[in-house]
Amino acid sequence: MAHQTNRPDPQDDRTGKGPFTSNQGAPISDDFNTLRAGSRGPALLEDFLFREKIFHFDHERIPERVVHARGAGAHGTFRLHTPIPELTRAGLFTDTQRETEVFVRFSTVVGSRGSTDLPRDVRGFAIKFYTQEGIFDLVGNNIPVFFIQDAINFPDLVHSLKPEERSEIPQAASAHNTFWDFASLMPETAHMVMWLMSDRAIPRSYRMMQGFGVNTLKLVNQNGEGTLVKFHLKPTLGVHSVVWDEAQKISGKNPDFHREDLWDNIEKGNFPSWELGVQVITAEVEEQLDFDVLDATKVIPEELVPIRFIGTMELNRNPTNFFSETEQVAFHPGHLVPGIDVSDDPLLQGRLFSYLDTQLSRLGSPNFHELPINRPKSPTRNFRREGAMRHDIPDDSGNYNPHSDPKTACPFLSSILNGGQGFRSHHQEVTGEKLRKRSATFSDHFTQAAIFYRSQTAIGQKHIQDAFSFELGKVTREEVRTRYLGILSVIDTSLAGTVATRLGLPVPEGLSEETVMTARQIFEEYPVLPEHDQPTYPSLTVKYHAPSDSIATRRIAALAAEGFDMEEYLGMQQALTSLGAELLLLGPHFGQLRASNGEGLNVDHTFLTMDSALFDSVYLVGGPQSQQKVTTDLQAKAYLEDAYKHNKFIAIGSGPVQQSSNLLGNPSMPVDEGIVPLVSPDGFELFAKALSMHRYWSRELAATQKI
Ligand code: HDE
Repeated sequence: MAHQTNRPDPQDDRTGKGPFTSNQGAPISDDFNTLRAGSRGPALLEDFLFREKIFHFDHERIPERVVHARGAGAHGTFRLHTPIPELTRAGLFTDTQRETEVFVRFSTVVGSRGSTDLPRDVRGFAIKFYTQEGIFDLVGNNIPVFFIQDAINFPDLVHSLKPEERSEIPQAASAHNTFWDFASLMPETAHMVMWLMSDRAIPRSYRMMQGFGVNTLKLVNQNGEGTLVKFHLKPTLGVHSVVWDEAQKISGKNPDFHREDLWDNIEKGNFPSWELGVQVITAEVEEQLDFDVLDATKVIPEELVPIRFIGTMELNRNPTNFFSETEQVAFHPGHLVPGIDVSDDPLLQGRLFSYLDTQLSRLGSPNFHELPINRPKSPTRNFRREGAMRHDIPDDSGNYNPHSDPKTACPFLSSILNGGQGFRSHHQEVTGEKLRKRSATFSDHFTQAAIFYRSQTAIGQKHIQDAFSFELGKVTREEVRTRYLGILSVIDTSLAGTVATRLGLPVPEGLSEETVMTARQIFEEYPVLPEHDQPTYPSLTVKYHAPSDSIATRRIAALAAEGFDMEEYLGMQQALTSLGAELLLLGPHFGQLRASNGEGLNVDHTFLTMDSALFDSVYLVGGPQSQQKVTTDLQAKAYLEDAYKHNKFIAIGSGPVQQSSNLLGNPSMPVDEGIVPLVSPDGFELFAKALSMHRYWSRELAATQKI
């Protein structure tokens, strides 16, 4: 018995939050031992505490989202600076005195909940605005167009993108037979596939992505007048991407790269922000555009309709609990407030059914709106009653509308008396036959795909060529590769030629018979426009949205070993941190690293625990002894080789490496302007300036020309 008296008492609560309890609130004195018949005997069925614990554990999982399963979220605020009462009566967009709380969830689309952050994929960008008039969800993506035009094709698109049915391979990747089979048979996907093959699909950070509402929405003003709009979000840090080889490495070295980046920066007070704006599509504008604004496979370039920026969104608080908030948050394009309405976009119309429906499978109850993350900040009063897991306890007797119970005024009647400020659908005349038919105005699938490709910079085009060659290279069915080359041949013959050469196939003459046959099931007439002169729009490139004047929050790896140049290192640290960047010291071991002057510094990471791909740039710290050790350590050397390959700027501190005309003596890595020798007095500033350009793309272009 004596040893038992020495046990700590679980009731001895030092947290100040109360004792450890069961789900029923009863204090528990032992959470380590099952109730047994004798200390070596069998467990007893009566152990209700054991059963409660295991029962709850057995049911911890809820179904993951059927798409956008993997994500990360954050809380923040939206502040309006330029009201637009002429367009909408939504208080959110008219009252500059308000600060509206938001919760944002970023996501990948294809991978399952535990997959990597860095596949080639579209990113979800969903915002919940907790306005004074209820919840408005803007459920968008980081790419302004979508794969398909009609929601009825969504299950087929998603089946083709997800891992293949028999083997459940590959995870979180479009580079496989079924996706390219679908895409090659559905030419309406051509424009979006072009964006998917571009650098937009491998962002550097959630904080560095544009957001787009994609579907055309409608704003409705006080007079009931409706105007079509597209929503946009532009990141303050600019748009930046990683390169494909880097993305693949990040997926292995740190699959939580984007999550962690968002989390850590919010913790450090580097609050990411975006400017929110609208493109206003008046009837005159609509008339001038040569595509249909209800077709979600089309983008309206900013050059044609400029964005009117109206407010700033900032993310400034991490979730308290991932499951309760990020996992249980329920978005729905039908969560609208007075002054914001939908358009007739057939993709959006289908989404209006799907998002509510999916909450029932995921969250298990029509009362999902009562979960703290989904609960409006404004009061709710209606007669939706009961259902699984109801939290609300209505205390009035009127559960029908209208009612005349004198104790509880009927909210419906009182709101009418108050002048009818509630949501009213925009009055719109609708006529037409009941039919299954797509408008002929949706039938041009290639013009915007061609415009997108031709608008890209040389490096942007090269990355698209590489991406097609990689993805189609993973397709094992040759007829699928050929069929897709047929689509590329219509978009751009030089692109088709480059990819075909890499695949070792001839360029087909136009679309395959099967592709045309599918299109003909949708359109009576299918005009395949031949290659012709098109305008180009810089706003479709990443470069246009990447201001080159800031290195805030960039992470630089300083590679050092015993004998490094302390003075130089500290100078670099001072130069970079004063501009908001972060310099981390990497060495061969944890603990102190001794400098040539005898002083020591603690390393932040070892060469082993990190990787070049996890940094924006690499700095080989000065000091002959240190440089000699770093450049002969295979693990450390790989940082420099990868940084070179990924077009990163590299700083070389004082020492023998500065003298060489090839990096690491390797003739395939000639020293170029992306390699910055730290020569005083302005070496640090030159390096910081170089970093603000993000990458030294000329290196990759020069290497290509040599091939
Ligand atoms: Fe979604 N989509 N979607 N989608 N979507 C879902 O809803 C759907 C589409 C988007 O972080 C699901 O709660 C259909 C376009 C985001 O929780 C589901 C169609 C755009 C998110 C669904 C589309 C999106 C979703 C799965 C074709 C860009 C994640 C889980 C008509 C504007 C939101 C869920 C979050 C999630 C259906 C097309 C964006 C099944 C039927 C276009 C950002 O309801």
